[in-house]
Formats: sequence, structure tokens, C-alpha cells
Amino acid sequence: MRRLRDARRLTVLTGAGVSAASGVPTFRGADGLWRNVRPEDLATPGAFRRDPSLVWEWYRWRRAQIARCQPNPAHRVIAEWSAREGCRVLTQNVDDLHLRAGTRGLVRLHGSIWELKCWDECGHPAWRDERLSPDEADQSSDTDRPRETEFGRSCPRCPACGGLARPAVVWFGESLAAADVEAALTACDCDLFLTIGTSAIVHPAAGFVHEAARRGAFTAEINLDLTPASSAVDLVIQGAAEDVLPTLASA
Ligand code: BV8
Ligand code: ZN
Repeated sequence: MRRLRDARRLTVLTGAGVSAASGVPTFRGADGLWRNVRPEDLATPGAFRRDPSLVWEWYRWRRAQIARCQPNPAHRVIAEWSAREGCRVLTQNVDDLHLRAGTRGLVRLHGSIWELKCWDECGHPAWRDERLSPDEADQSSDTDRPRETEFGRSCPRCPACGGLARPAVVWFGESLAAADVEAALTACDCDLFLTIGTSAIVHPAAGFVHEAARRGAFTAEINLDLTPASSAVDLVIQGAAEDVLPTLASA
């Protein structure tokens, strides 16, 4: 792909499809998500306010799933590209697999499932917490993970005020961090914008490919299926990210 080779400024936006080959369940795919509950019903402040234990049960389940996953070739190609001058990577994924693949300058638009923050917003900054509950820890492949037992059935607490801790992710109805939106908009000033493995449903992330086109970028979508973005991009490459990206990288 000549454009990819010649692009001085390349921006990549990824969604759950990039982690699918690693075994991370997608949100809206056939493998569906936890107990057929829609993410839109659980990933909200209202759901957490009503039933923090249920929401934490969902996140504990997802953390245990993700703890067993490794970055796949799609993450590795994107990490190589991120080392190039002028390449920026935006992700909607909260699994941190891009980070584990060594991606530079990653903008995590929806935060990280491995970070927590204070539900009562006491001012304590978000903190990293990779603990798994004991039974889940036994299943995870990473032996170097702390095997704390505290992260059991109860909800984790804020170390500063003792209040409830919540996953430091962006829920539906919550605004993205202004700095991240700023970084994403700046990244829309590019020669080539690749949107990879996202159903292009969730905003504002789904809007960036259109913003990039408005700013003169050549836009391409890599996805197994067609999405609402397919009719708007310049090029649609239908295929699996873990196959298409290594092919593009070697071309
Ligand atoms: C906001 C973090 C302003 C949590 C996520 C009503 C009320 C309130 C808001 C709204 C509303 N209606 C609309 C909105 C806006 C809302 C929104 O967009 N809703 C959608 C459902 C219509 N957005 C928001 O609320 C955002 N904030 O608008 O703030 C505001 C402020 C106050 C009040 C109102 C508005 C916040 C959005 C962030 C939500 N958080 N996640 C968590 O993960 O636990 S979103 C969630 O969906 C994930 O982050 C995920 O990344 C994201 C998008 O999903 P995808 O990544 O695209 O994954 P999906 O499964 O959908 O698709 C996978 C794709 O991969 C498929 O296309 C498949 O074909 C493809 N694929 C599969 N395998 C492969 C593959 N492709 C290639 N290779 C493969 N191997
Ligand atoms: Zn606190």
C-alpha cells in the first residue's frame, strides 16, 4: 500500500476487533459479552450507583479474561508503526494490550481496565491495580501478577478516603478526558487515517475518521464486516486485523 509507505503522518484508531485474536471478547460480536448483558447497560455511572458489586463482578470477569491474553500480530505491527515519526495511535480498548505490545504515545480514549479511581472523586489520582480475585488468579497465565486476596468478592476501596473505587474507564454518558479528545483531534491532521476493528458506533471515537477526512486525510477501514463508517471512508479492506496488518507491514 503505497499510501502507507509514503504517509508522513499516519493515525490509527483501534477498537475491540484488534484484540479479538488475543481472545478478548468484543462488545457486540457473536461471542458477545458477559451473560448477554449489553455494555451500554452496565458501563454507566447509573449502573454502578445502583449496584457496584454487579458492575465489579462484570469487570472482575473481564479482567480475568484479559489477564490470560497476549498481544497479537495486529498489536505488534501497530506498535512498530508507533515508533515512526508522525504516527499516532488512538484506541477505544481498555485491555492495555497495545501498551503491552510497546506502542508509543498511545491515547487510551476510554481509559484502562487495569486502573482504578475514587468513585467519590476525593481527589486521589487514578492508580494501577492488576490484582485478580484468588480463583481468577489461578486461571491467569501471568505468574508475575500479585496474588493479593483482597481483590476478592468485595469492591475495592480508595486508598485515600476508603470510599468505593471504580474502574478508571470512560462509561456511557461520561465525557472523555479533554486532553485525550484534544490529542485525537490533533491526530486527525494526518495523511492517512486507519480505523481498525471498530464497529464505528460509539461516539466521539467513531467521529474521528470523519474529522480526519474533513481535514484532507485519506481514510481506510480494516474490519471483518462493513460498519457505518464503510460508506464514508476512501478504502475498505475486509479482513482480520491480525492477518491484514502483517501483510500491509511486509508489503
Ligand atoms: C459521551 C469503556 C458526552 C468501558 C466504552 C445516550 C445517553 C448518553 C450518551 C449517549 C446516548 N446516546 C449516544 C450517546 C453517546 C454514547 C454513544 O456513543 N453510545 C452509542 C452506544 C450510540 N457515547 C458516550 O456516552 C461517550 N461519552 O458521549 O460524552 C456526554 C456527556 C454526558 C451526557 C451525554 C453525553 C462515552 C463512550 C465511551 C463508552 N465506554 N468502553 C468499558 O470498556 O468497560 S465503549 C465500548 O465500546 C468499548 O470501549 C469499545 O471499545 C467501544 C466500541 O466498541 P468497539 O471497540 O467498536 O467494539 P465492538 O465489539 O462494537 O466492534 C468490534 C468490531 O471489530 C466489529 O466491527 C467487528 O466486525 C470487528 N472485528 C471483530 N474481529 C475482528 C474485527 N475486525 C478486524 N479483525 C478482527 N479479527
Ligand atoms: Zn477517595
